Amino acid sequence: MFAAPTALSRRMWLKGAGALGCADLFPKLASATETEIFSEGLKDHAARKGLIYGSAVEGLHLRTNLAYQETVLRECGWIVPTYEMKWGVTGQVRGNSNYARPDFIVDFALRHGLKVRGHTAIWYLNIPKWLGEALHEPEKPDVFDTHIQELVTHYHNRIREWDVVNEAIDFKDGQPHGLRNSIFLQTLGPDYIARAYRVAREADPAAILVYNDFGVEYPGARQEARRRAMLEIVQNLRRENLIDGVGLQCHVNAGQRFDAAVFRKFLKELADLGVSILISEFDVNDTQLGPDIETRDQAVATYAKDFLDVALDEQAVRGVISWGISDKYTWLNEQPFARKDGAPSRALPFDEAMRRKPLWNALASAFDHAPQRDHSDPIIRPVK
Ligand code: 9MR
Repeated sequence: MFAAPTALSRRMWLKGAGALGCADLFPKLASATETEIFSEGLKDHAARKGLIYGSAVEGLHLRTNLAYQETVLRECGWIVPTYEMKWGVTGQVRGNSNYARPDFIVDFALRHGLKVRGHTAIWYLNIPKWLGEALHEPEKPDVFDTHIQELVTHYHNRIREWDVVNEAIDFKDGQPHGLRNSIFLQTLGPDYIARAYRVAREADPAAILVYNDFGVEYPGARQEARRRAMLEIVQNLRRENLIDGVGLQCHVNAGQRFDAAVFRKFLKELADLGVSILISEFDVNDTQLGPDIETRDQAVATYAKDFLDVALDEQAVRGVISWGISDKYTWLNEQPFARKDGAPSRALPFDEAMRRKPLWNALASAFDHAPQRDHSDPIIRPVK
């Protein structure tokens, strides 16, 4: 394994390797073209407009796949641990949290001048085995508060922004306000949401606190109900000054009808509540498209461009984080989400060999055509 090169030495190192004709020393780079290696990344296209671009990453791939690492460093201003920071990973042993895995990603980011989103303190999935029982214990141990307090404090001065609660809405569960019947709702009641933000706020008053959820981009009654539920959550948190931003995951589907007017209206409603908005887990599901790769890539790109043009048109939108950067590593190849024909998903801006795809162009072009932001810090919007 090569040591991770610094930003400056990386260029010289790559150049030197090519000049010496020893490309086979770096087999994983052989697929990327010179243009890809030396031209601007998506983060640069975004930054010109005061926007951000980044990706979810996995520590294992950063450690073992140099081409992946290079792509992340060239393209991303921000990274997000895909799963390493979740409670189920850090909290396997009760009372003895282990941050080694997320620390690796955070250290990597800071060494290379990238920013990190904290994802996520409270989610109904990927939780420790002992948690269900613990939350039901009669003496009501404060495992919930302690977890958030400890996590946010551990990353104090290193992580400026947190998805405090993730995916609290699910109308299927039949609970008031469309809340998901998670272990947290069952044991702590609906106030668990505000409680989580109170603890996070106290742990790091300077941190940007975000509510993150999916399924709010499309027309129709189901998503409309989710939009209302999300606005209610944000509004309640806003009243206590506990929230600064929302993350709209935007796992969009190229087979689904997008209604720009509906999405625009929702973005405006969120913006009017005074929160910033991030497209926080962008990818394009291609399961409903035919197998031909060229046609599929083009359709994915066109769909993404139409969607992102609308999203970035709203001033409150700070930018885009994609849920992965290369088709080599995407949750959309996991069951039951994968294509029925068994062909790998092509949901992300780089292919399996880390070559740019038409989706990369769509993202670059959406950034290029986005209106300039009127605030200098892409994180903080002035509160109305
Ligand atoms: O993509 C992530 C997958 O690799 C993990 O196994 C899973 C459980 O930790 O989480 C996935 O990420 C999810 C994210 O945290 C929240 N929104 C939906 C994402 C895709 O399922």
